[in-house]
Amino acid sequence: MADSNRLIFTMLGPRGSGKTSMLACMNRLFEDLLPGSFYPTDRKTYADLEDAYEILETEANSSKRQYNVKVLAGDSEIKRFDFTIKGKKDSIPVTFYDFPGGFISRNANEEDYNEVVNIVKKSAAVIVAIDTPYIMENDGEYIKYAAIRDIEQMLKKGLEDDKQEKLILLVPIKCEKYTETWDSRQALKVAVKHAFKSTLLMAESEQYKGRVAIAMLPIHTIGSVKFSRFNFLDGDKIEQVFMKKAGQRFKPEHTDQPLRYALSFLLEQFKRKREDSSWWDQFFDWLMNLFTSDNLPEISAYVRKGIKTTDDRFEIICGRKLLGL
Ligand SMILES: Nc1nc2c(ncn2[C@@H]2O[C@H](COP(=O)(O)OP(=O)(O)OP(=O)(O)O)[C@@H](O)[C@H]2O)c(=O)[nH]1
Ligand SMILES: [Mg+2]
Repeated sequence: MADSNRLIFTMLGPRGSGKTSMLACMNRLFEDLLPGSFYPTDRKTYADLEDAYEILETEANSSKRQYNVKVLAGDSEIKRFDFTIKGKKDSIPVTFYDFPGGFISRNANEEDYNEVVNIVKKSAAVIVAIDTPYIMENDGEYIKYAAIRDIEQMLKKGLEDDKQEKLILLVPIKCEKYTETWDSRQALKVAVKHAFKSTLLMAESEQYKGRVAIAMLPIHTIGSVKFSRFNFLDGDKIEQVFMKKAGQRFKPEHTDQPLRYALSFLLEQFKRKREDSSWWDQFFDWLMNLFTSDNLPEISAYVRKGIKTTDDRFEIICGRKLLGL
């Protein structure tokens, strides 16, 4: 299969929002979600994500009461994580792109910025890491640090002139404090929808209606910590301080949900094979060959069985049909 038919996913979010951490947690889950079919293409990719996971775990389980939010490995270049999903007859090359958050900012170098635009354009699913404390604390007083306008601008450019279906997953990270009670979970949902109002309006517009699915999936990549306060530094900089929850150890939670939603979306597109001749067409023919009609329902059922749609923290905002749910 030509590399142009590679299945592409993109992590999107500002610096330090938790993209690499989320990917590191998801990396642990591929084997479970695609039993016997998941193969990391290069060991280095796999090892890098394993290292990132171990850093999270070590920091979370250390005896310090305070949890310091540090950017993992100080990412400064676009990274791609390549995997293969092996089926009965053929295999799917899959790539997750992970950007340094600075590449989507207004001050980014033009070349870096345009590269991100192109990758978002060719991605089937965009997984947005939302830096939740900036949206939630002090009624959104610090929301500018969550760089929502930059994310929305990138999503808009990535969807322009594009006929293919797309999945956008809004994933609040560092949200332990805001998912504890039913009330706080509702407040989180309202705040995220308010922050991404333009994107939601765009998805409902004539131009995109029916081909953009958006879901909100708050996840815990650490789980055992809780936002405590901001530290205000020189030059308008700000730092987040988290405290460990007494007696709790590293506990990623719901990190399988973005993956399950993304796979469910792909399987649904496959099932409803579209008329327009986007790259999907070739992809579907090829996927048909990979997952014979015998084992496709089995894979779909497996992926969907674990999807949480009734849990009050998750919400399919639009395009439920595209997800096959
Ligand atoms: N409390 C809490 N902290 C988290 C969570 N996920 C990530 N972090 C912390 O957030 C910091 C930044 O995470 P990264 O994954 O490096 O962020 P990034 O988006 O990849 O950053 P860049 O690569 O610089 O754009 C790390 O210190 C993580 O420990 C979470 O679910 N809860
Ligand atoms: Mg990163």
